[in-house]
Amino acid sequence: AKSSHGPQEPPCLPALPLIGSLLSLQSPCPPHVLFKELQKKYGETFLMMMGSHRVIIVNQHAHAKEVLLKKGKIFAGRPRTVTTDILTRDGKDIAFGDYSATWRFHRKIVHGALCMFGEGSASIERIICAEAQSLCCSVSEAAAVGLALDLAPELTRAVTNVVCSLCFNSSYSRGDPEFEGMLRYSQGIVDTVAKDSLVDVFPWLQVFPNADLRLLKHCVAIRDKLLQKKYDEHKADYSDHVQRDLLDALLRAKRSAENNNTADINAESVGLSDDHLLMTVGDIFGAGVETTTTVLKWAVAYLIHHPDVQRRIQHELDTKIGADRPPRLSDRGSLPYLEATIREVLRIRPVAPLLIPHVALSDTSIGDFRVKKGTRVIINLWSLHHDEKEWNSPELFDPDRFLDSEGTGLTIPSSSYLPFGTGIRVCLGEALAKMELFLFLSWILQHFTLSVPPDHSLPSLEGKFGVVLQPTKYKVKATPRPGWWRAKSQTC
Ligand code: HEM
Ligand code: PLO
Repeated sequence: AKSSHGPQEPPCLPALPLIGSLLSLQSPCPPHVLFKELQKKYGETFLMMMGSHRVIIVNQHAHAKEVLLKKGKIFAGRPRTVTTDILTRDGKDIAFGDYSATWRFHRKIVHGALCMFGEGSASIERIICAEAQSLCCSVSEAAAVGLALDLAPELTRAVTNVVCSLCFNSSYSRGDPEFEGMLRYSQGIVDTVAKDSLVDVFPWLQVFPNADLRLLKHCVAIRDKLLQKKYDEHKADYSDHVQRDLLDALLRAKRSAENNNTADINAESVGLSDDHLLMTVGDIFGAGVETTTTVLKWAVAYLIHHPDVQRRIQHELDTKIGADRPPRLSDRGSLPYLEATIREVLRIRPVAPLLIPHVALSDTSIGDFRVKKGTRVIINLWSLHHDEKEWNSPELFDPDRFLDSEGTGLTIPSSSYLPFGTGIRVCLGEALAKMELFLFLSWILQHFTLSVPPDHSLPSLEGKFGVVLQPTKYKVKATPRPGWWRAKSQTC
């Protein structure tokens, strides 16, 4: 008899006992590219075995939306893995934590705290613009000496300071040793966490010496010390009357749960332990830094490859804003080509090409396929964003695809586009990230033209796969634009 949850499981990659489908996954390509290739042979939605875990790969938008949106609650689980357990003290955070009352509670607190700084109030805009200004000053100093410069450290510092203000009400100046340390440990974590490594297929491999795990543990220890320091400082001068930042919002929730101890809610049982609070800020801080910085690096790399796109954005900036004042958030509506360019960057090089794995919390289905409880589901956003049936020449960088036929209004030409995911696990930082991308890019392009330095080659557009898809290092030449001196005399 046909089961109500679909008659059969999706086509499965060849699987051996113990190792599962590992042999079919040996490839020089990164996983998102390999999974896109494999759909030619197995269909858009297929099953594979990672050791003893069933993993379904989804390469197409209708199935992706069924998982994330229509059945979002059923697929809201997260797998426990060796590396994310090290990073998050066994899933006590939002991004890698399983679906639970604690998870819902923490999402709500963070959401509330981000809204407090939100688009409505002016303060988040002020914070970002102050960082954009300091970024432009640093770049102009380097540009004056005519150096080929690596923009990455300055972009990272600007983005870090925004999220540092939000989380801890603090910021870093150039050359701060704590900031330099943060850069190093964060890269170490990005390089080692959640890259479906062998320890997650064979957890017993942890007992053997493993360079990746050692690096991860070392970096996590440094991160935890930094978080603990911020936490202790906040606890020491916490007041119920002022809420300076996210950490204060979390502490307030903890205090109020502790005062309500008479009811059966207490701080431990709703997940407001010190560990949970630390892991939640750790998530927002980590996500806040690594994602936005990565998109800015991709955007600059593509602008260098496409000087025509850069010129069109600058023309838009010159006609809509001019050189007498810097861009602000309220200009977003009048700069559609810049917005279209940001959308195209997020399409062609998605930050999280496989999102974060989801888990089916009960027996269910995807399309006509049966899905057993506990199955992991990986949404291959790379396939959605490069689907030839949905996008013309998907490998072509073309912001115009996000503009209407008059070239003045924004559109989303295909529903195969989910840079921030969707549904109950949708990115918590989408609004913040979009504000930052708009302001940082508009400030930079108002003041400078970016190009390849003499004797350098164009940036690679290939990308290094990990928990985020990062571009490889490259240098740029930043040429101050005419008229910039007027703004400069007022700012630097
Ligand atoms: C989750 C994209 C910036 C916080 C995610 C997911 C994606 C994503 C694809 C996974 C959704 C899923 O698993 O279904 C992006 C992109 C960003 C960005 C493209 C920048 C352009 C940020 C920022 C923050 C943030 C700035 C913090 C303020 C989070 C958190 C989650 C998440 C906490 C986990 C949500 C959950 O599992 O419930 N993001 N993100 N993200 N993002 Fe972002
Ligand atoms: C980045 C390195 C930090 O040191 C720790 C960290 C915390 C949250 C992670 C983030 C890292 C990478 C990007 C992630 C984010 C949570 C949501 C976000 C995975 C590992 C995305 C894009 O899904």
